[in-house]
Amino acid sequence: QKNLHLLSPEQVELAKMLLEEGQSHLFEHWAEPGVDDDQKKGFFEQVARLNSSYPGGLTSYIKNARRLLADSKAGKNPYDGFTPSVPTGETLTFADENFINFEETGVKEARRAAFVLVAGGLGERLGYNGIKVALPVETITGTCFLQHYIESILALQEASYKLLQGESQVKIPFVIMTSDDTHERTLKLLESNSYFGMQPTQVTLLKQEKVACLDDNDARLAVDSKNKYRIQTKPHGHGDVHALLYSSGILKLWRDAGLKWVLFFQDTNGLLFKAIPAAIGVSASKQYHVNSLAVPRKAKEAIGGITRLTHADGRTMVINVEYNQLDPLLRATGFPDGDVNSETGFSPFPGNINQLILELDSYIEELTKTGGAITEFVNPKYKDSSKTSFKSSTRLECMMQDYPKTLPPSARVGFTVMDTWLAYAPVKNNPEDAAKVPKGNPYHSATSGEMAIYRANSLVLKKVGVKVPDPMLQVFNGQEVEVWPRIVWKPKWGLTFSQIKSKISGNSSISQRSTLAIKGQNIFLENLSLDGTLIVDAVDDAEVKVAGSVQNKGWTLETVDFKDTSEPEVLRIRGFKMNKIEQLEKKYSEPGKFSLTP
Ligand code: UGB
Repeated sequence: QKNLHLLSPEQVELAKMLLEEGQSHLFEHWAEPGVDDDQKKGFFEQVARLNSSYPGGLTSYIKNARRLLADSKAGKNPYDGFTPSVPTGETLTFADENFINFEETGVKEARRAAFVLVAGGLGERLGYNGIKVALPVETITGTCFLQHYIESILALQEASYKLLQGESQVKIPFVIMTSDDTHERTLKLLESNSYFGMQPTQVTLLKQEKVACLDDNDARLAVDSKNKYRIQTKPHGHGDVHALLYSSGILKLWRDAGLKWVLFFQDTNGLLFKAIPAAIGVSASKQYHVNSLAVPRKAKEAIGGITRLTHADGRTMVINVEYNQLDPLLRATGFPDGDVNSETGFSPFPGNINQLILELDSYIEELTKTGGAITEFVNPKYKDSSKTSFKSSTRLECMMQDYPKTLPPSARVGFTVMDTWLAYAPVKNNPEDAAKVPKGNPYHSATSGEMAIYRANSLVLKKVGVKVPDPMLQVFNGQEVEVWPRIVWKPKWGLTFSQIKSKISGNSSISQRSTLAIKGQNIFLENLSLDGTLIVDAVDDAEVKVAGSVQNKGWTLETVDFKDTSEPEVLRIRGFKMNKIEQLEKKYSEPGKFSLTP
């Protein structure tokens, strides 16, 4: 009351709302007027931000929190009344006719796509100090995830344009969701690298806000322990992306520009773009409103399963069910063995890799109803079984893959399963945790993430006829991985099977100890025999034929101990580095036709 004169009319409204919602404790420790006035203003600025960044404002947040906390206290299962079954979707095999056709459709459709990267998370599990999109995908060229993603989108844009000669050149929009933890560093990474070749106007950064923490089952907002004029906040989860896109107005701009598809992806999957063209093709051919990318999943593997849920009251949805919920749900609904492998050796429920393709019109229609709000959950850590108090404050959370939960049954929700080696190798776990992963399960570490790139590129080249030997097994940071020849190329060299095939002819071979980096667009391998290291770079209007035998001492993989602080962190987290002994390196900076024949 005594501080009311400090407030603007809007702030008075916010104060009233807080009092009505049972939040008077927030003001209990306020000083007399004239003391801490700036901090009090800061408090209301924060409340205004928390209010405007949540669909329905803080009142809705507090109400939702009370409801979810009551459900949690009562031990209510969100899947009560639902019976799981295997949904229908598309399963693709790399390089077969079906896959190639979907890729061609996907490349055509890409001119009507927009990409959204959720990159607000810091990746505490990885224990890396920087932002994850700045991590190298591989250490041959040191290309970081953000650069790789941008170059892949540009390659798709170019390929789409080439297939549709005559249509005006499109610029595929790219949104990055950041947070206070990642925003500045993401922007700086873009600005200091000229947006990695993308037009700055193509890129939009949308920053997600954190949400208020909750102290008890009455959803009393938590006061920050270091500053009594601040509410403690924590991340709300990647589900925020939907509300942010909606409130930014960008979706309608995209629709007006004739776009049709919105693709969501995560911060550290270096393989993803090998799966994207075909997956867009599936969305377009099947007219899916929602298409989730998935990989075969071993029963009980620690990734969510895509599941059809049918409620006793007739409701039905196709949705990701987290792995720790899927098995109990199956057991409770007439499948006494729970989540088990079928005769294929995999669970019948495909593994969600959280890359979604949404059809724009139906997406806008849905968000217009929900304001972008996504089904939330709360995960309080209770002090004891009475569930009356928490060990520490909690908050509501939401996940982007829960978007289909509110869709009407008429929505076409499907999925596309691709081989894991082609589509999924995230970098999430630190070396110590990765080394504890049970044998046969994926490490999802910087070590496995980089090795997965080499394996995928080797397998792709094998498919187009290059002779590539079997891998060696090696242990880095306590993780046994397959070591294939270290092969990388720029996305513009080959994003689809047909593009890659068009760059290779004759009988080529690459030995296991070899390293190959193709950095230009028009580099053609003809009867190449590589045993060592070869690096070729060329400007786009130079055409280079590489033929003959390249032999040198090459680059070896040297072990790096993750505890060795004399090595850079990016090398320590992968457990190896390239020892660059000898290489053949050629760069073509002028237009023209060239032949590299050692
Ligand atoms: N992210 C944000 O942008 N904002 C946030 O508030 C939080 C995260 P994690 P997680 O791929 O195997 C997801 O932490 O949450 C971004 C799926 O929920 O890497 O453990 C963050 O920057 C899960 O179902 O993953 O699990 C990153 O880009 C499963 O599919 C992305 O969100 C799992 O990913 C994911 O954040 C998986």
